[in-house]
Amino acid sequence: MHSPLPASLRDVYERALARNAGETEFHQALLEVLESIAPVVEHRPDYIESGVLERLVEPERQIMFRVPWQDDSGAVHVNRGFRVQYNSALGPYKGGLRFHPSVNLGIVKFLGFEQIFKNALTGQGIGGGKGGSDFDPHGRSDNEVMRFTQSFMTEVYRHIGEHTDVPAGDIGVGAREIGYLFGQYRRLTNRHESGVLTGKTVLWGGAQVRTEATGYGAVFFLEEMLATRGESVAGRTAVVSGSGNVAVYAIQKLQQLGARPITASDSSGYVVDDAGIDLDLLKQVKEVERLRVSEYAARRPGARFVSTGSVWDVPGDLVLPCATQNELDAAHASTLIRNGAVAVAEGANMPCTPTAVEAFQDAGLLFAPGKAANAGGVATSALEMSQNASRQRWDFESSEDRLRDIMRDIHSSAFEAADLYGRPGDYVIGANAAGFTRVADAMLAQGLV
Ligand code: NDP
Ligand code: 2IT
Repeated sequence: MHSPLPASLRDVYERALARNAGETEFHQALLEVLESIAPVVEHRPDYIESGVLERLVEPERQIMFRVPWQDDSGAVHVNRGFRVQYNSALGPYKGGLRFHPSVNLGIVKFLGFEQIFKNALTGQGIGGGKGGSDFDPHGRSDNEVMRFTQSFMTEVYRHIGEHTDVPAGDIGVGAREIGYLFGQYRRLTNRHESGVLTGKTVLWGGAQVRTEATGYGAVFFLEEMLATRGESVAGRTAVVSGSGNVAVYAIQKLQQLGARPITASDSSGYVVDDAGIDLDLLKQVKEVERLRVSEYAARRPGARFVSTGSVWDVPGDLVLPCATQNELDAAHASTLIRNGAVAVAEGANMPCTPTAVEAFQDAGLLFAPGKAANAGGVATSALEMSQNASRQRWDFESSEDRLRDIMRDIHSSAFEAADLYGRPGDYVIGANAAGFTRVADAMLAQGLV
């Protein structure tokens, strides 16, 4: 159970609510962080006196712009573009771009705010930011996606740079979109500035393992949590949502470590494959042909597609929500608990509602919040920036070793901070407290800016 916010934090929260009316996802992310850091500020009144919190909740810069583009029939469309440059105390703004019809300022701010603490946890010297657009790539041709993406970059290029702000992918933005974005940046600036974007193709400056990093990292984190109880993922059944970048590579690493992931989903429904997901087929359907997940079931004997209910109705030991925010609520959590789940790792950003998180923790499950469990993606982006800056290329094995070490470090930071603040095993408090203190100390040292 959460205790009420102390007065100093409640003031910060209420002022932020009034100032950012209607931005419900941002309010949710903010409350979780403020609740988690209550025990920290109790020992550090200077964080309040110096206005660190007031400053942290207000983005350093918010950019909103028009993105006009033409579809294949010549019709004109106007989307809205965003880049929220949240906090650069620890390094250049860093965070993905999301192309999805649900994107609005509140969503970008929730993601950017989370990103500050996640990036701090990686220990890699990256600040926090996020961006995107309400553009819907579903059903659009490659040429339409290219024209939209070029129009998006035509505004955003003046705000980014390897020492300023380094975007990457997120929902709806993968290798194809990063390629078009980079091409347009290069054309506009006449600079092959590799470090301006991450998630690039390996051929022209991308890092090995970046594609796999978020999903792999989430499973590494899960292994670390289970190890604290003398357990592992091997031999366990896993329920995974999503079928995009994070889900696919979480499934791959689960399989490599001897677990049996049996589900995948998208916004049309989910598939259950009791024999274990056929990863080659899933990649063919989702990555190559860009079809709905139902096509997987159509091509795979023994698998079934379900368009009603929820993927969380499927029993499993390990739970990996890898699709989107608030996709797993308290009712789903109680079903999963009743069905014997032992551990949850958030591959997506804020996929579990606050009451779902509370239910998992109260029932004694291991619970890894996204800002710790999915930090492997952005951490590997920071490795890509290092390689770009030094013109080096690391091989796959050593890159994966680095990722595994980083996830171990993040796990121990969160685990130790939870102990320090009197909540052993609470990775939500641990991750927020550990991330927050790093950012707050950097802000204090750099004066009132
Ligand atoms: P992708 O676009 O590759 O895949 C997203 C998946 O989630 C798709 O299967 C999509 O289905 C599903 N999905 C998206 N929105 C919804 C929705 N509203 N309802 C139901 N299903 C939905 O994105 P990623 O895999 O990159 O991102 C997944 C999550 O992981 C996001 O929360 C993202 O912020 C987070 N994340 C991503 C990182 C990365 O490196 N890519 C790093 C850290 C976190 P459909 O196609 O039908 O929309
Ligand atoms: O939410 C995230 O951490 C990402 N989408 C990845 C960000 C990045 O800069 O690699």
